[in-house]
Amino acid sequence: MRFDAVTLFPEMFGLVRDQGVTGRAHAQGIWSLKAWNPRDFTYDAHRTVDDRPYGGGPGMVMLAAPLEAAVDAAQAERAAQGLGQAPVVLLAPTGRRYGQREAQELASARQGAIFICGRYEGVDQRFIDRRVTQEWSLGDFVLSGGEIAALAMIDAAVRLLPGVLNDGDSALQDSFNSALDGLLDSPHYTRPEVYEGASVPEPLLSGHHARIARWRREQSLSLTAERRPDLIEQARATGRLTREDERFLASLPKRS
Ligand code: 9WO
Repeated sequence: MRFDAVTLFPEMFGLVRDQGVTGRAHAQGIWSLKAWNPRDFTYDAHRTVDDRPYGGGPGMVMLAAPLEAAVDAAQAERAAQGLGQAPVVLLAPTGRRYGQREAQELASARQGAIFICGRYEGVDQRFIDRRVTQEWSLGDFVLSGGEIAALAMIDAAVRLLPGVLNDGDSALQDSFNSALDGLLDSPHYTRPEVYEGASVPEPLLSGHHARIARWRREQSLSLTAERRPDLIEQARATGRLTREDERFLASLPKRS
């Protein structure tokens, strides 16, 4: 899987490329990332990448030409490696909401993606019209640049690639993944058995697989009912709650 990022801050991508499980997978060649600096595609003495907005107003706007040249260089390198053209993704609050489903789609997209990380007040619309094929958002907030959004999206996708998580099937057990039927994950405990007077819940110490599984399921159900009742509705509507689940949910105190 290959990703490209067009960014004025290429060093930021070391965070996901070099650290943790995503870093290990990168070192193993499971995925790659190349950052392209639009400043390297400028041809004036000051290597200008931005200018003042037409119509006035605060801040600066990223020039179309260096962004377009960087995207074209990334696509050309892909073509030279026998890869097809990749989707060109702009990170912006106006985009389609990126969630676990989109992370899975990205992880199984054969061509990976080219992420456009804007800075300043935004990027010239003509670049978006000419090159961007998708806009994605992480939520309703404004960042100082698209990089951190791209890093989050890449991290969420890379950990789903085959061979990245080699500890059995922990991606399958995440909140939002299918083994939990779209419910939130249950709490986790490790040693010591008593920490500052607080014990590990007894079922986890029982050694009874079925009791442990039932306790975890009930924790998932009550946590999800409290924090994300919408996910309970979704699980119910898609037939992922058993009669035992429904009996447990009915036994919970009414929400305040
Ligand atoms: C921002 C914007 C806001 C309204 C309408 C169009 C827009 N385009 C952009 C844009 O391209 N912004 C660039 C990236 C430059 C300014 C900082 N940027 C940014 C991306 N801020 N916040 C995000 C972002 C990305 C994904 N999820 C949440 C926020």
